[in-house]
Amino acid sequence: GTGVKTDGTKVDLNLYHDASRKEYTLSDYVRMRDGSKNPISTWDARGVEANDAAGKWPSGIKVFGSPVQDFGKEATDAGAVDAQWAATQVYDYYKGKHGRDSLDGRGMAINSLVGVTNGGQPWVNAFWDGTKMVYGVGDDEYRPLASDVDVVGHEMTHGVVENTANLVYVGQSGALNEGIADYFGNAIDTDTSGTSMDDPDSGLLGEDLCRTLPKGECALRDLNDGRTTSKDFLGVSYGVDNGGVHLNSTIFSGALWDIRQDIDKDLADRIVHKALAEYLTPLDGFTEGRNAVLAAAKDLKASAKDQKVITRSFNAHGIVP
Ligand code: ASN
Ligand code: ZN
Repeated sequence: GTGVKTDGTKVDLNLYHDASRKEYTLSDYVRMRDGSKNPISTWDARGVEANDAAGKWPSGIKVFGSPVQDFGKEATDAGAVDAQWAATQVYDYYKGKHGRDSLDGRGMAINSLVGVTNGGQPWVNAFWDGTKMVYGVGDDEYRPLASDVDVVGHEMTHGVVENTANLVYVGQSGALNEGIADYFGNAIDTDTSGTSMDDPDSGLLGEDLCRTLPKGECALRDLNDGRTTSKDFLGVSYGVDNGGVHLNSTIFSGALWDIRQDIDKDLADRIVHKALAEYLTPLDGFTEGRNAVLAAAKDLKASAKDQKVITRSFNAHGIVP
């Protein structure tokens, strides 16, 4: 079947024919090795509130459906087409580039909930709750949160992190977790949209969510935000942003993004994925992050020149041995 994303582009979707509902549903049963059991699906949360979706399965919700194979405006406006399409792109990226079958590497089902609110009010956020992705409806300025591949890639990467290094979501290890989620979110968005790494938009997270503002003005983060060094680290209390997991993430993601701009981007991605899957451990901070990336680079036989780029990038962000 097909659907239309919030930006107006038409995309192909693998659908499931649910005979009992007499509908086609947003479930892709063909992508995964064991897709007969574990599909990629998008659920209609119908305004359920974020707290009721976190860590539980709200009662009465359904996989998004349509009586015809071409999904219409309702699915577009809810962000359902974007969530489903982007989830398949993220799945394909991890499978194709890293040989990783789904978020856990073992073909786990991928579930996205769209249409989530803040007590019935507009909600501009999204999260990974340990088993699924939860996306807000947006508001007057922000499109539904799944409408940008980098946001979807970010949330799904939290699932990859949880199943690999399992970086604790507090302080520096939390900032690493956030930085790696932003790195892969933007990497996947840049690759699927064909944006050049030289385009400053490539480093923005959520730039395509803007309804009226110019691209970038409503972006949630910028990996080139100039908070360049660890001297900028904000030592906030745990009650504030879990000790600054988002506030400090660009110190690390900024270094990773410099690397992706300055060496072959596919090699950069393989290095960061290997560092995450094989070297990083739950309580690591920025320095351990640097060491993990350098160790992975050596394993992957990065040239001496590329290794120099990596050390230079971390040094420039104040991340030193
Ligand atoms: N959008 C945020 C994130 O995924 C939600 C949160 O603070 N956990 O990082
Ligand atoms: Zn996050």
